Amino acid sequence: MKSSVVLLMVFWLSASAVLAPARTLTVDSGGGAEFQSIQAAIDSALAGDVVEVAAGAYHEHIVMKSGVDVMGAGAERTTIVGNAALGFSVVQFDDVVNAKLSGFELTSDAPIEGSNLRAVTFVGAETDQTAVLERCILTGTQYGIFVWDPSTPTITNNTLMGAGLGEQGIYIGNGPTSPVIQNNIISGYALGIHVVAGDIAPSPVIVYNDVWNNETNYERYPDQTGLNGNISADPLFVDAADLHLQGDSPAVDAGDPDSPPDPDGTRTDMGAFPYAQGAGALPAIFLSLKTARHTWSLEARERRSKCNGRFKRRNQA
Ligand SMILES: [Ca+2]
Repeated sequence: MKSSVVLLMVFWLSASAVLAPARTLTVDSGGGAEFQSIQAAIDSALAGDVVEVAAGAYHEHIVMKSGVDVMGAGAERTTIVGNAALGFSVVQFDDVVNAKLSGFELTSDAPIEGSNLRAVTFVGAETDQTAVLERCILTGTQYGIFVWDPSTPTITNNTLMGAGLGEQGIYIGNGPTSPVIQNNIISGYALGIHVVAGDIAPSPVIVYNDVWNNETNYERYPDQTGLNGNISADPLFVDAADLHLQGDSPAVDAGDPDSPPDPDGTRTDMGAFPYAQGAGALPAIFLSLKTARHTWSLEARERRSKCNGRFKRRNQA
């Protein structure tokens, strides 16, 4: 009798291990969640689990795990603040598959120049297109994304802002490296996309990006402007500190038409933040003032329960 009960217990335990449902592990640096650090949640996660990170600043470096998505509350709300003292990359995908990092700002609290710090590194033969970086803002690090031999990740709908201090937006190392680089805005670096053709040339898929205002947009690679949906034009951010798009941005509705549509139902925009169009969405022109030389207009829109606007000046025809 006793042995049959033990046998039943063993069967039940192994069955529940196999059938364990995917969990959502919550992280909040301010407390009130299961974990206070993102890495602690990742370390506890099993394949299929999702780590959900509340708004706030997280001073740590992240090592991703296969099968575990890590979701921020949006790139304007959840920030991972790296520092070269913590290692060479704020986020690392190393032999990682089926894992997505989405909805974060990735930055640093250390001086950019000389830090040698990367925001994201992909490496490892296992790292394929199911290793995904999406809807993130990368700024304040000397290098944006390193794709090392061998790895073939997907980099989609991110905004990389070098702000004139960054060295490289995306570095694609010696092959075999064939990242998919899609729907991103890459601006303000010495080199926008740098492809290093070593003994095995990389074969990146570069489609529907705005690579603009880097000292060199494409280094050691043919200029992709005008090819495969890629453009090179001022994305018209709201301002240097707010990387949302304005309504007349050339990045609006300019992403890959085969990508999932934006929340407003329109074709996907380039960059991390889609611009909301439609009846309920501003901009609305509140004020228009004509002088002898110029027309001034105040355009405003609702965002995060606030109405933000800016003046625009147009020369008289
Ligand atoms: Ca759109």
